[in-house]
Amino acid sequence: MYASLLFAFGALGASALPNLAVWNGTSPSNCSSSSSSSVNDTQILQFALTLENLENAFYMEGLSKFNDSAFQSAGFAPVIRERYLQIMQHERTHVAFLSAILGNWSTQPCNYTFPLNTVQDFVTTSFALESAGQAAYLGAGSLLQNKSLIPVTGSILSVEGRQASWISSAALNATPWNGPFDTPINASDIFSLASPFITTCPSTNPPLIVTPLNTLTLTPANATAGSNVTVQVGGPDFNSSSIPIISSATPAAAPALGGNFLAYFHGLGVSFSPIAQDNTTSVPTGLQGLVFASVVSTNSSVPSANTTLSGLAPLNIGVQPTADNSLN
Ligand SMILES: *[C@@H]1O[C@H](CO)[C@@H](O)[C@H](O)[C@H]1NC(C)=O
Ligand SMILES: *[C@@H]1O[C@H](CO)[C@@H](O)[C@H](O)[C@H]1NC(C)=O
Ligand SMILES: *[C@@H]1O[C@H](CO)[C@@H](O)[C@H](O)[C@H]1NC(C)=O
Ligand SMILES: *[C@@H]1O[C@H](CO)[C@@H](O)[C@H](O)[C@H]1NC(C)=O
Ligand SMILES: *[C@@H]1O[C@H](CO)[C@@H](O)[C@H](O)[C@H]1NC(C)=O
Ligand SMILES: *[C@@H]1O[C@H](CO)[C@@H](O)[C@H](O)[C@H]1NC(C)=O
Ligand SMILES: *[C@@H]1O[C@H](CO)[C@@H](O)[C@H](O)[C@H]1NC(C)=O
Ligand SMILES: *[C@@H]1O[C@H](CO)[C@@H](O)[C@H](O)[C@H]1NC(C)=O
Ligand SMILES: *[C@@H]1O[C@H](CO)[C@@H](O)[C@H](O)[C@H]1NC(C)=O
Ligand SMILES: *[C@@H]1O[C@H](CO)[C@@H](O)[C@H](O)[C@H]1NC(C)=O
Ligand SMILES: *[C@@H]1O[C@H](CO)[C@@H](O)[C@H](O)[C@H]1NC(C)=O
Ligand SMILES: *[C@H]1O[C@@H](CO)[C@H](O)[C@@H](O)[C@@H]1NC(C)=O
Repeated sequence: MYASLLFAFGALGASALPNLAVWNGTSPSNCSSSSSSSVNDTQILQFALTLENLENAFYMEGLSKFNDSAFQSAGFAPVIRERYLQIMQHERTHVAFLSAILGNWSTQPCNYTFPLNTVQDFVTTSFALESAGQAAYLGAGSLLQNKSLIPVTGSILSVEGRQASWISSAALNATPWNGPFDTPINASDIFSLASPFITTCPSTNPPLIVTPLNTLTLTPANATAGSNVTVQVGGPDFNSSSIPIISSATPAAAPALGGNFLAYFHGLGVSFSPIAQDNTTSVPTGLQGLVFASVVSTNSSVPSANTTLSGLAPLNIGVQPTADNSLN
């Protein structure tokens, strides 16, 4: 897979310039010739539609729950909710568009549970969803067999990225971007970020190209280089009897964490930090913006199914406007 290949190169230079080595060490033709995919385009678009259905339901529920006054009472200017209404329209159109391509192979919406106690919950969750959507399209792109679909899914990918950027900068007053590179993430890892919001899906839905992973919680969910984060791993992120999937494999029970590593996927590379016996870890330098992390058993090879012990959790690392943002 493209993502793994890129991470493979990125991991070689673990500290100083891990990500530039990616581009110097390979060429686009090497990447595409080495990707042989076991999933077909229909399954990839069904996974994309699963995420779009979720986003569509999220904006419908959140914006019907919180009106103009609610946004203003929470300290947001009127333009914020107006722009969110436009995002809702985009997601509804993405659903209609992918459903038209898939026809009777379309995946139907599931039932969801969103954390929507406050407008702030809505805003922070919207940022996580858009960031995950963008990373999902980026991760799946190289698996597409029909090259004509690349600009089609790419046009959705860039809009998800712009939405994430607008939410981060205009609504959260934070950085509009992580740095020069965004991060491709595979379907199972993305689904570990989405599955907490999904309760049940129609049993008639086509099986998704994901496997369950152990849930990961990082506390706090924001950090700076050298700060301590507590790592907690729970059971499988979803039950395959509620969500149809291609393989019903369940992950091994939550491991003892001390001695393992937290892997941080950032830019086109990966960094690691050792987890201490008290389940804390010290966040390494070089991370910027919204980074996704998982627990892995080794820092000496690129994370793979063999070494992965959990799904993903987000970690937000603030980027000051004056910070050097030339690498991430
Ligand atoms: C990659 O190539 C650029 C441009 O030739 C060069 O400046 C940079 O040092 C190279 N990076 C690595 C890690 O080799
Ligand atoms: C990429 O392919 C070129 C030839 O097309 C080859 O010379 C080069 O070694 C390959 N690089 C990698 C990293 O496989
Ligand atoms: C894609 O793969 C699924 C699962 O193997 C299969 O049911 C479906 O027929 C395939 N679709 C196409 C268009 O190949
Ligand atoms: C907004 O919603 C609140 C309670 O949910 C309601 O009391 C208020 O009248 C609504 N305001 C407008 C302008 O619709
Ligand atoms: C969709 O319709 C085509 C043509 O009628 C049919 O061959 C195919 O089995 C249908 N697929 C599903 C998932 O119902
Ligand atoms: C590839 O995708 C394009 C755009 O959706 C479509 O028009 C074309 O028929 C597809 N080609 C194949 C071989 O499926
Ligand atoms: C979704 O929830 C409704 C109402 O509780 C229920 O009737 C329906 O069967 C659920 N759908 C799925 C796919 O679980
Ligand atoms: C995390 O965010 C909280 C609330 O904004 C802030 O007080 C705290 O300093 C941040 N922690 C780190 C490590 O950045
Ligand atoms: C982080 O935790 C370790 C123990 O796991 C402790 O030794 C260290 O002082 C802590 N660092 C900070 C910055 O709190
Ligand atoms: C560390 O995590 C493991 C596995 O999740 C758990 O059994 C253990 O109690 C935790 N240790 C501490 C000190 O919290
Ligand atoms: C994972 O483990 C299997 C079975 O031990 C092995 O065949 C495969 O090469 C391993 N994959 C990686 C990426 O290490
Ligand atoms: C994404 O897929 C899951 C399920 O196969 C693996 O467990 C992960 O290791 C993989 N993640 C990466 C970064 O390759």
